Amino acid sequence: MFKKLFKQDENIINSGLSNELPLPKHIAIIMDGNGRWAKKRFLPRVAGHRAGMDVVKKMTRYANSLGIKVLTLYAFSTENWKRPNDEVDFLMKLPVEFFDTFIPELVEENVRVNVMGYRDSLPKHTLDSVERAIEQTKHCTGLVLNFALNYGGRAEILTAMKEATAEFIKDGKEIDKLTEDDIEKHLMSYGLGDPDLLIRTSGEIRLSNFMLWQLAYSEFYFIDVHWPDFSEENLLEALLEYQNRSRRFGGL
Ligand code: V0D
Repeated sequence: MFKKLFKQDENIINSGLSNELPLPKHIAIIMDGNGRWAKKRFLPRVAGHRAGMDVVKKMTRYANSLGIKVLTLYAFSTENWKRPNDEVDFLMKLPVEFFDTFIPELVEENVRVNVMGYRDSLPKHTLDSVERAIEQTKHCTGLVLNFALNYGGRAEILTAMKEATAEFIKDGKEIDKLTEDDIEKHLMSYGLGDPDLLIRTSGEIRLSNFMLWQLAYSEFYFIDVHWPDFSEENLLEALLEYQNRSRRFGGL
């Protein structure tokens, strides 16, 4: 008589979200404002990055509990190498710390780690942790926790174009026959689907070279809260707004 509710449906209803309206399958977040958060507290910038990592853990748990399929987080852009050396060094240790403190829980919670970005220029200790995280969670079938690490959107499109055309030339196909699908197959996010919702924290209202191709049809949500202060309530607010937009859109 009563339909059995899955834990995720229960969590959705308890949080005030509609279980009739769609939720985003794929959420992408530009985690901005760690440095500013630290500055406000007279702390070194790296304290903001570390506090930001705890929020990554919190949001991973929350997104997974709601049955979100993919959570993509912009952790390090190709531009971030221009920051002071000691800050870059600190950032590159975060995946190690993340791995050491969080992988058992991720495995337990069935979360699969994925990384998109240019891995070759990462320091060895960073790359090792990243690869171990991917390896140890590769059997997981719940949330995909996708880190954009040393990632740039234009570079990604350029690489995809080169690979797609090289393949066409090798197969003797006419370049004129290239389709969007041919390029998409070579994007680093291939198989994850496009983000339905993009969130950027800390008040900046731009894309900063993030997932340029994949965000073509996404809903954008900007919130003036520094990433270390971003909470479950803030994410819930974004999801309620997403459902509101989809209701208005559906009503047309
Ligand atoms: C700092 C706030 C997790 C934004 C979050 C190297 C900036 C904390 C990772 C991570 C960073 C990446 C890959 C992986 C496991 C963990 C991370 C960086 C920065 C840049 F496989 N947080 N995090 N990576 N921050």
